[in-house]
Amino acid sequence: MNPCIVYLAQNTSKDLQYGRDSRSMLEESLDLLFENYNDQFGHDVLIFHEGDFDPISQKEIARGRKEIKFHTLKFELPDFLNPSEIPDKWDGIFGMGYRHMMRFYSLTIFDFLKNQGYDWFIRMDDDSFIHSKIDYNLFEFMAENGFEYGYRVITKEPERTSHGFSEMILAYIKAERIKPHTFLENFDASAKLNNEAFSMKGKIKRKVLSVIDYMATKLNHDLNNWPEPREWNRWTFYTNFLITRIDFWLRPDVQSLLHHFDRVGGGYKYRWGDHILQTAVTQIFLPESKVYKFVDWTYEHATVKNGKLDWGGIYPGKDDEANPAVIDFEKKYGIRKLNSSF
Ligand SMILES: Nc1nc2c(ncn2[C@@H]2O[C@H](COP(=O)(O)OP(=O)(O)OP(=O)(O)O)[C@@H](O)[C@H]2O)c(=O)[nH]1
Ligand SMILES: [Mg+2]
Repeated sequence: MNPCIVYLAQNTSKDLQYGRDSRSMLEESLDLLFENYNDQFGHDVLIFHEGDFDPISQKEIARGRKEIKFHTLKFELPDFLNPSEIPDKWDGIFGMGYRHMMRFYSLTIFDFLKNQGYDWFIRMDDDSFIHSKIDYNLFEFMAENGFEYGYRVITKEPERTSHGFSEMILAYIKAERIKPHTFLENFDASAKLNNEAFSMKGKIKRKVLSVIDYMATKLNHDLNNWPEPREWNRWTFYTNFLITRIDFWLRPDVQSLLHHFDRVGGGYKYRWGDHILQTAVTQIFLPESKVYKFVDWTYEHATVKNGKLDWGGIYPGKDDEANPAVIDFEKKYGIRKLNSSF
């Protein structure tokens, strides 16, 4: 195996998007990563950046940890998109850099890492923090169990930043005659009926629910009985931590969908994120048995606005509720998590 851990980073104490101290967060994230995991396993840690880490900063960040390697990237709008259709800031908030970041994790990263000779990777962000000791090799664990994609947390994506996405994916898999593994189970085709059934009582209720379940399963898996496109539940992998096998993403059928998504330009035009894409792709092309949810270590990824938790949070590992990071976080924000689950 030749795995690596990747970051995309910014050498600034006030990033353009959120005004956060990205540089300090990166240093803290790396310290926790090495202390709790990488001191033991010594995987390469690749830090991608846009040229803003000069040799001195690189040395300061690496602090002698020879696994840390910097790579410069040049972000550009792809040629096939018409720049006049792309807002400088989506919704007045999400700048070009942020949307280049989403494209990087939706498409470009897989070829890049493959060409560098890597076969697996973990993604970390500068605001991703591993708070408990992980004493087994995460990559070997994945490979030995036949998993291809792993995550720690799921988040409920707002409608506004996924508007039209599920319909686009449905149109694509329908036209391509792809039979998805579990993606369609995330549509509430029977939500209305379910609601009605829940107001019923006892035996009748159970009977109606079981018929609905049976019908939903049958419809969702029969290409000749395509379900009515209803509401997507928008539960998605929170991709600020992920672990995956690179060759999965290079499969021809997966690449076709990644490139289709890229050509639509939804990242730049509609702020469709890499996480909604990665969720759909894994649920279409991988059986559930190849997707793994980690629950055994404490993880933090929180978006804080004006001192208040706005998104994400801290996710205690099983049996790690007393982790000081969890207690501190709760003290600080009065809550552990928002719009997400583990
Ligand atoms: N080089 C570079 N890196 C970026 C840019 N925008 C974001 N990143 C990095 O990409 C990673 C993800 O960005 P975040 O701002 O954390 O994105 P996010 O997780 O969707 O947003 P939050 O949920 O609010 O944290 C972080 O490590 C950022 O530093 C950019 O314009 N340039
Ligand atoms: Mg983040």
